[in-house]
Amino acid sequence: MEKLLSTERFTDFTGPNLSELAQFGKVYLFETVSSTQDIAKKLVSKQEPALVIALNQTKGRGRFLRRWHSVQGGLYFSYLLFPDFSVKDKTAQMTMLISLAVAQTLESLSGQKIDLRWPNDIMISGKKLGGLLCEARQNALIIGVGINLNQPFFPAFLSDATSLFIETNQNYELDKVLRLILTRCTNLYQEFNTGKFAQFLPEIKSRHILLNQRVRADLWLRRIEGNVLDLDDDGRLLIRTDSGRLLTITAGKVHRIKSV
Ligand code: BT5
Repeated sequence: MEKLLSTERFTDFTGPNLSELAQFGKVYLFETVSSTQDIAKKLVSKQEPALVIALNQTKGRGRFLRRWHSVQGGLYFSYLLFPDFSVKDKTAQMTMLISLAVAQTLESLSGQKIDLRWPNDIMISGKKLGGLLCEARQNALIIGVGINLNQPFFPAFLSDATSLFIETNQNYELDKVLRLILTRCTNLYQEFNTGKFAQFLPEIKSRHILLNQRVRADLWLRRIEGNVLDLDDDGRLLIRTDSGRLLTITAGKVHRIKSV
């Protein structure tokens, strides 16, 4: 049963940071939910910005219905927004914009370089620190973010995962990190609304670990191998395949592979 927590019981989200979160939307705090993303989806009909946060998720999910391991210590939230633009057209760009905001925030908090891996991974030292899942529903954008902050270890099947605690030997306050991320998201989002996505590309590219790398991409019904040439102005990945074709990829699973 999903239980909405009172702020007194929600020890990781108290005091000034919590009240400041209210500026971003109506706040829903849970100890354990199936998925913050699914709760946020149910709130679309209310047509008001909302922030759904949980300490644990039993069915946290990533893209292609993959699971997101969501034990206590991580930050899990879904931000429900109602942008003026057509949400379906800009979901990919918003994913990158929010990834950039997360990377900038975690970098200034930890002092460690934070990278991005197309299209939705937050990386540190070659390992996965977090992931984003942006979904469009009617006129709403549901931005799901999972960040490994204080977990001391991960199960063996997640050999690619790490947390900020593992990397820096420090603990992080979930509510403070969330407030800082949302403040930065709001700033970038305002710039995005008044400008062009391309203005963010130089910084996004500078953090991108797939650029100029050899990759294998699992696309709809086929697999290709090739070299990543660039990100285009809409944030799509340009790959020169081994057969010499130039492909523009909007979605898919892309892995770096070693050159032969
Ligand atoms: C993602 O998917 O990386 C997006 C994850 C989004 C999670 C947030 S949490 C709040 C909101 N509510 C939800 O239910 N979801 C969002 P994808 O690119 O498909 O990556 C999934 C893969 O990452 C899995 O198949 C695992 O290999 C790996 N993985 C799972 N849990 C992980 C973790 N905690 N840390 C690092 N890697 C993980």
